[in-house]
Amino acid sequence: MEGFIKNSKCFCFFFVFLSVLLLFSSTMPAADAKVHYHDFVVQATPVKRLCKTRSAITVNGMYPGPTLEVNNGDTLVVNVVNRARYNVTIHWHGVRQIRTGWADGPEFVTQCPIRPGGTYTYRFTIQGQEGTLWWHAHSSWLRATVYGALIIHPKEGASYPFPKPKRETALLLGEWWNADPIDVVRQATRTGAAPNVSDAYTINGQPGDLYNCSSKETIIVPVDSGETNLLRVVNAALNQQLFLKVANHKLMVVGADASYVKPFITSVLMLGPGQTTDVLITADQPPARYYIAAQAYASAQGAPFDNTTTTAILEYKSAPCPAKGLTIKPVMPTMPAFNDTATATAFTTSFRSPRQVKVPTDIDHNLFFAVGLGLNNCPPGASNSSCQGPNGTRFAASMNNVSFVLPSSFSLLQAHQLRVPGVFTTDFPANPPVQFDYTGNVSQSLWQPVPGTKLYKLKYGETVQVVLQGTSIFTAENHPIHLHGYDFYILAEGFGNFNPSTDTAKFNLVDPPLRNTASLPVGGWTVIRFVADNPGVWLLHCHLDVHITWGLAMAFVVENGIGELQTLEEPPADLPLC
Ligand SMILES: *[C@@H]1O[C@H](CO)[C@@H](O)[C@H](O)[C@H]1NC(C)=O
Ligand SMILES: *[C@@H]1O[C@H](CO)[C@@H](O)[C@H](O)[C@H]1NC(C)=O
Ligand SMILES: *[C@@H]1O[C@H](CO)[C@@H](O)[C@H](O)[C@H]1NC(C)=O
Ligand SMILES: *[C@@H]1O[C@H](CO)[C@@H](O)[C@H](O)[C@H]1NC(C)=O
Ligand SMILES: *[C@@H]1O[C@H](CO)[C@@H](O)[C@H](O)[C@H]1NC(C)=O
Ligand SMILES: *[C@@H]1O[C@H](CO)[C@@H](O)[C@H](O)[C@H]1NC(C)=O
Ligand SMILES: *[C@@H]1O[C@H](CO)[C@@H](O)[C@H](O)[C@H]1NC(C)=O
Ligand SMILES: *[C@@H]1O[C@H](CO)[C@@H](O)[C@H](O)[C@H]1NC(C)=O
Ligand SMILES: *[C@@H]1O[C@H](CO)[C@@H](O)[C@H](O)[C@H]1NC(C)=O
Ligand SMILES: [Cu+2]
Repeated sequence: MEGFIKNSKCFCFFFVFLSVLLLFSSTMPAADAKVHYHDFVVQATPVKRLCKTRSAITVNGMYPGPTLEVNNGDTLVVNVVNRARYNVTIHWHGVRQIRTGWADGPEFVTQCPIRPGGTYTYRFTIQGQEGTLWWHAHSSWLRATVYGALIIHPKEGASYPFPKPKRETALLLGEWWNADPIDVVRQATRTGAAPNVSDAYTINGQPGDLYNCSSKETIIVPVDSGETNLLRVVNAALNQQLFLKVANHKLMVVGADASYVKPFITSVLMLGPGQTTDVLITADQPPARYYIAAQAYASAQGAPFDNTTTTAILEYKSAPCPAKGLTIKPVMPTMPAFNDTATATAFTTSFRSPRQVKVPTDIDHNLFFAVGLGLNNCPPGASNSSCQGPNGTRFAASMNNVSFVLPSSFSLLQAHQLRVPGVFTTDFPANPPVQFDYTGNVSQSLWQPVPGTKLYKLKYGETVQVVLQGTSIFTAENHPIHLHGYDFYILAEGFGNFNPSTDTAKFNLVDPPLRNTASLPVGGWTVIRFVADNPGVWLLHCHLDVHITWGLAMAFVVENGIGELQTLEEPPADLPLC
C-alpha cells in the first residue's frame, strides 16, 4: 500500500512535469521550425496532350501542380483561391493533421467545398513525418489534374537514415483523359455504367515516347555515372494501380508514405493510387539512356483498363550523343504482365519498419470490414439509359454492405462538432451484417448494398484493429485502402477469407510497416492497427476514385480526450459553409 502511494505521487509529479513540457513545446516551436506560405489559384488552363488541347483544372496554371518542400516540424499555410467553375477542396494526403482536422480537405467530410469564387486557407504542421507525401483535390474527380508533391526533409541539421543521395527526383504517376474527367464521372453517374478508362498514363504530367505527339516533352532524369539518386515515386493516378521499372537498374526501397522502411532491393515497384515509395537508384550501368516505365497492374478479371505505357528517360550525362538523324531508342524494361498478382504481392509483402516498433496489443475495437463492389437493380420506373451497368444494373460499392453517401448540408466534422442531428448516424457495423464466403461465388441475393452515412465512433486513445476483407461480389479486385488522419501498421495480408484461428499466427508484431494506404489483395485480406489519438472525423476509403464514387468508404469519428492537447482545434473563421 505504502509503495503504491509513493508510486502514485511519483507518477503525479511526472505527469505535471510532462504537461509543463508539452505546454512549453506547443507554445514555443523549435527555433528552426519554419512557416511556409503559398497561394494556390485553382483555375481552368489550356493543356495540350496526345495531339489535342483541352481546358484542364490546375493549380497556378501548372500540371502537375507546385511541389511543396518542407522540413519535418514546419508549418504550411496554403491560401486556396477557387477561380474554376467547379467546387473544390484540397487534401494533404498522408499528413496526420493532429488536432487540425479542419485542414484535411475531403469535401463534405471535414469541410464544405470551396465554391467558385471562394477562398479557404489550410493551416497545418508536419509532426514526425519524413519522406514523400502529396496533395490533391478531394472533390469529384478534380484530382485528375489537381495534384502535386509534398516533400518532407528531415529536421534542419538531421540526416536521412541512408547515405545522402547526390540528387533527388520526384516522379508523379498520373492519368490523362482526352475528355474532361468531370464529364467522364458525370456520364458514369448518369448511366450507372463503369466510367471510360483513361487515354494515357503520365510521369510528371507527360505521357512519354510511346504515345502520339508526346516525345518532345518526355521527362528526362539526368544522372552522372556512379552517383545515387533518390526517386520519390507517387501514384497520383485516379483509378489504376501501376507497376514501375527502370531498365537494367535495381531499386533500393528506403521509404513509403512518409515513413522510413528497412531497405530492400527490387527491380519493380507496385503502387496503388495514394501510395508513395522512395527508392535509391545508383547509376552503375554503361552510360546510355534507359526507360523508366509504368503500366497497369490490373487485378480484376475481364474489366476494361487503360493498357498503355508511360515512360520517362534515365539519361547518363556521359551517354554518347546519337549521330544526327539517327535515333537510338532508350533501353526498355520488360514489364510484368498486367495481371501479375504474384509480382505485386512479392513487392507489398517486402515492407518492414526499420526497427522494432510498439504495435498496439490490447485491442479495444476488433473490426472486420468486407470491402468490394455491388450491383443495384434498376429502380422501378427508372429509364434504361440510367441502368447501363451489367445486365441492366447500376454499379455500386460498399464496406460492410453500406454504400457510403456524403452529406450535402453540413460537413461530417461540422455536424459532429456542432452536434447537428440528422446528418450522420454512428451505427456503422463492426462486422458484416451477413457472413458469407467473401471470396467465393457470392449469391446474387447479396449483391445490392444499402446506401447510408454511417460512422463508427471511437474514444480518444482507443486501439483499433481492422481486418479488411475483399469480396468477389461481381468481381474480385485489388483495392488501395486509405485512412485519413492516421498512419497504421500493416500486420499481414493474404488470399481467400481471413481465418482468425490460423491467420493471426502470420501477424508481424515486431516490425510491421507504417502506411497510410494499404494494398488490399485481389480476393484477399489485410489487417491494420492504429491508436485513435487524433480527434475528428476521418475517412477510410478505396483510393480508386471510381470506387469512392460508387460508395466504397466509411468514416471514423474520434472523440476528444482530456485537455487541450487531446482536443480538436476550433474551426478556422474562413471555413467554407454549405
Ligand atoms: C466514353 O466513351 C464512349 C465510347 O467511346 C464515348 O461515346 C463517350 O463520349 C465517352 N464519354 C466521355 C465523357 O468522354
Ligand atoms: C497515333 O496516331 C495514329 C495515326 O493517327 C493512330 O493510328 C494511332 O492509333 C495513334 N496511337 C496512339 C497510341 O494513340
Ligand atoms: C490494349 O487493348 C487493346 C484493345 O482493348 C488491344 O487491341 C491491344 O492489343 C492492347 N495492348 C496491349 C499492349 O495489351
Ligand atoms: C493473366 O492474363 C493472361 C493473358 O493475358 C491469361 O492467360 C491468364 O490466365 C491471366 N491470369 C490470371 C491469374 O488471371
Ligand atoms: C429497356 O430494357 C428492357 C430489357 O432489356 C427492354 O425489354 C426494353 O425494351 C427497354 N426499353 C427501352 C425503352 O429501351
Ligand atoms: C447476367 O444475366 C445472365 C442471365 O440472367 C446471367 O447468366 C449472368 O450471370 C448475369 N451476369 C451478371 C454480371 O449479373
Ligand atoms: C455461381 O453460382 C451461380 C448460382 O448458384 C451459378 O449459376 C454459377 O454457375 C456459379 N459460377 C461459378 C463460376 O461457379
Ligand atoms: C445488403 O443488404 C441488402 C438489403 O438488406 C440485402 O439484400 C443484401 O443481401 C445485403 N448484402 C450483404 C453482402 O450483406
Ligand atoms: C457545391 O457545393 C455546394 C455546397 O457548398 C453544394 O450545394 C453544391 O451542390 C455543390 N455543387 C456541385 C456541382 O457539387
Ligand atoms: Cu477499390
